[in-house]
Amino acid sequence: MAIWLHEGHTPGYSVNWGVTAILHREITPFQELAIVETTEWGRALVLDGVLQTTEKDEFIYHEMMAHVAMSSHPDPRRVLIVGGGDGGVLREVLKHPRVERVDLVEIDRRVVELCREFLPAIACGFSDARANIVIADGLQYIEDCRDPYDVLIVDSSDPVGPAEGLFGARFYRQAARALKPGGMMVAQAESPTFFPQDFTRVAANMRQTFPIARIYLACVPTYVSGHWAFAIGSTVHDPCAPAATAPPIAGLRYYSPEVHRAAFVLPPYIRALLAAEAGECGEHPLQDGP
Ligand code: AG3
Repeated sequence: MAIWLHEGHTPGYSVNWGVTAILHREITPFQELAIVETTEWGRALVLDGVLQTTEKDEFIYHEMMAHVAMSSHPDPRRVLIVGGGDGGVLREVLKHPRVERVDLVEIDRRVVELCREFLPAIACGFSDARANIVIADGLQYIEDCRDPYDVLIVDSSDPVGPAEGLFGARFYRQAARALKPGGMMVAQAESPTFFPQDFTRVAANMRQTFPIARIYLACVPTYVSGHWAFAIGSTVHDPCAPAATAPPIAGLRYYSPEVHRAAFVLPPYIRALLAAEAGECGEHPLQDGP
């Protein structure tokens, strides 16, 4: 024991993770990448000093990124994941029996290669015949996209560094074009308590892009504040409950149809954040509640 990984979040708040071994560390063309063995959370992927996923609680984030949209879309066959180079969202999406093809677009080849090597339980979906991995910039990929998708999932890091473009209005305009009629898009929307501006920015992008836009929440213990938001936009189907056609998925540990519905119930302070942001734009806030 005795190495401490210092994760700074705001000028007045940081988290220290006990680390027993640094399994790999390098500077890629895009970011500093480390894979560490933590004392309590299993192995973890760390990008630019921010913990992205741990073996112990990754299921929460990955199940909630994948199954809310996959279960509320009535017939999800073609799926695009932007980011998500650790493979966790991919693994979950592939559990849906209707899925025919998943394109995963990751900007940093080394994230995929090293997660396959050091985090095989998370990265197992990469060897599935339905998975197609593209190493490219997500923004460019989506601008060039000519073959639209049923579901688009944006599993990005924070809006500094390589993921910055994925938080911009331009990306959202292109994303809407890359969806089939009936399509849905979900994006991780940061911590409403620690990063309210990033959170409301994602919410605003979703609201300004889709006729139906909602926020849902999950408890991700290893992300700052533990209180994590997701934004979902939909062209036709309301994502606040599973579709009647949603197949039961065995073996999930956080997502369930009940959790799906409950995740859309927002505490008043989050509704107030959303209402204030929409009011500044002279618009109605997102739909809330189930
Ligand atoms: N994607 C979201 C990580 C955000 C963490 N941010 C933070 N703790 N400030 C992670 C990728 C997992 N597949």
